[in-house]
Order: sequence, then structure tokens, then C-alpha cells
Amino acid sequence: MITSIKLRQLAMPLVHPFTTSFGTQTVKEGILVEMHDNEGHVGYSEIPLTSQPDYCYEDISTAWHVLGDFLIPAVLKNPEVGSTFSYTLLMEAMQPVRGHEFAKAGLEMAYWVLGAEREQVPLSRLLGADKTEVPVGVSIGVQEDLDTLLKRIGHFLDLGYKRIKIKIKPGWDVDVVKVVRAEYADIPLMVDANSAYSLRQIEYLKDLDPYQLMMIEQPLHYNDIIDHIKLQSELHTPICLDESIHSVDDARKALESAACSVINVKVARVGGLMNARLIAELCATKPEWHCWCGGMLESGVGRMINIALQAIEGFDLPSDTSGSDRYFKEDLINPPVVVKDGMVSVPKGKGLGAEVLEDVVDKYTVRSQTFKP
Ligand code: OSB
Ligand code: MG
Repeated sequence: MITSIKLRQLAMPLVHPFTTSFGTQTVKEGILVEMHDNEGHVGYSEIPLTSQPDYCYEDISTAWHVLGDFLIPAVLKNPEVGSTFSYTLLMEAMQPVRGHEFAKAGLEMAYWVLGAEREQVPLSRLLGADKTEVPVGVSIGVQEDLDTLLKRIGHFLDLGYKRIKIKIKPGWDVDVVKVVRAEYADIPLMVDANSAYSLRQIEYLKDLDPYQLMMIEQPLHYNDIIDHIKLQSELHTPICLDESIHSVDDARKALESAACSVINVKVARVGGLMNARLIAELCATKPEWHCWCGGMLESGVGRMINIALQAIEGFDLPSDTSGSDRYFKEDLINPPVVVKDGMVSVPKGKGLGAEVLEDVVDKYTVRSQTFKP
């Protein structure tokens, strides 16, 4: 039986500010979800939203509202949801709410983690994943100048990261890639535009083609698939979609129409772990389709869930799951996420696979609310 669900709003200082084409973050925000049962088990998850609806239309306030007023009451109302692990019953309870994938995923992920805690198995096992370690890359924000960027790249290469992703935006793009390639000719390199361009810039975007980028992530509008078909037909560099993909169906449409050949799977953006797994399975059906697990500055809680997910076979490219120390002096979990030779071990412990440090969680909680049946 699920006895309570607690939401906590997090605010954790970042060791470096993180700048994308839509803004700069100096604090890591988010919602930590705790799903408690009558046997003392806790399923933790993290909703990696911020206070601004800038990456997507959801933000911390909308998610809190949708969870508190609709999703949590619907889940707690049906005792059967909590009596056995039933993905179908959980989704049926949440089904009347349209959209709000991040809010739904918060409960869905916590439900899987609680299920793994109860069954005493690692989350990866419950998901059907069997890799023991996964390759990871790092996402580097827009920097003040080129010199700083080259030093940041060198730093992460020294740490062993398997690929470098740099954020681009108009005024910080082709020339930057050119300089990076001049310095690092052979590294696995990709760029992420976070929707900063339009089809009018198609000729300009073609200037990225000579630099052997692994992919360009989300060049066009955040909900577009159709314009990306046109762009991909003229661009040699593979397109990866992030913001545009909110469901398994979106992924299928984008891949089948050749709008992209790579999907950045973010669990919360696609409504949960089951949909994330289905997208990975879809990508595995054709050799030219690929997927990898993205990130949104998650604390250790979200990182552990991302690691379990990418242990699924279909994830075939390095993820954005960097070590805890890439963003935080002090993480919420013990042990923290550690990257060695560009690899992260898939935890063997039950449930989340790490201890959640309640005193540290309390320290970074700025608001909380507990819901009971
Ligand atoms: O577009 O992948 C993105 C962070 C916040 C919002 C969107 C994105 C990102 C990142 C960082 O690229 C990935 C990470 O290190 O967690
Ligand atoms: Mg992205």
C-alpha cells in the first residue's frame, strides 16, 4: 500500500553556471518525489524542471499543481495501484491528464524505484537491463570565450569522457566548431542548438557539415518534426531530436520520416521509464537508428535512474550522465556517481542502488508537501 507521497522542491548550487541558447542556470532546481509504502520502503525520483518554462512548457509550479491536484489524488485513490507493481494500473490512474509528461514521469519513475526496493532487485534488473557499465559523455555550456571552451574540453577529455557535446547558438556556432576541430581533430564531438535556428538558416547550418560531428541536436523549433525532415535531407550531419520528442509515437514518426536518425531520450520528457525503454527498443530495430540517454542537470537521484535506464541494450551511444562532481560539490546520494575511463558502473544494489542522504536532501529543500490517501 502506498501510504504517502512527498514532493520537495530542490535548490542546489552548481559548481559552474550552465549556459544554453535559452539561458543560464546557476542553481540546480527540481522536484524530488518520495513514494512511501506501508513496509517502510521508499521510491525516490526526480523531476528535472526549473522555475521557468524555457526548455518545455512545464515548470516546477505547473508540475506541483498537476501532481498535487490531479495525479497524486488519482494514484492514492486506488489502493490496488499500491498493493502490487502494476504499470498498467498506475498509467490508468494518470491517463485523464493530457500532456504534463514531466509530472507524470515523476510518479512513474518513483513507482519503478519503489517496485525495485520491494522486490529487492536493482532498478536496472526490473527494467530488463543487463549492461554492467555504460559509456558517458559530457555536455559543455556556452562559454565566455574560445580559450575557456578549449580548456573545458581538455579537462573533460583528461577525465576520460567518451564524447564531448558543446552547446551552440547564433554567434557561437560554426566558428567555434572550427576552432575546436583545429585543436581536437579526432575526438567524438557533437553540438546541441536547443532550437536556436530556423529553416531560413539551412545554408548556414550546412557549414557545420565539414567538421565530422557525430550529430547536431535539436537545431529547429522545439516542437517541430516536419521542418527537420527538410533540414536532414540537405544536411549530411545526422540530426538528433531532443525537445521535439514527447512520446514513443513522436519518436516513431521522427525516425520513420527521416527527420532524425538519433533520439536523445530523457525519461521525464517522454513520460517515464516504460516509454523510454520502448523508444530504445524502437531504435534497435534498424541499424541506422540510434538513441542515448540525455540529462537535465539531475542530482544523484535522477542520475541513478538514468544509469539504470541506459543499461538497456538499445542505448548505443554515450549518454550525458556525467559524474556527480561535474555539477555538485555535495550530491544527494552516497556513493556519488563516479566516471572512470569514460564509464559508469551500473549499480548492483537494490532499488535506486545508492543511499539517499536525508540530511543533505533537507539542506537543499526549499518547499515540501506530503499527500496521503
Ligand atoms: O538540451 O540536453 C539539453 C540541460 C538542461 C536542459 C537541456 C539540456 C541540458 C544539457 C545538460 O545538455 C545535460 C546534463 O549534463 O545533464
Ligand atoms: Mg538537448
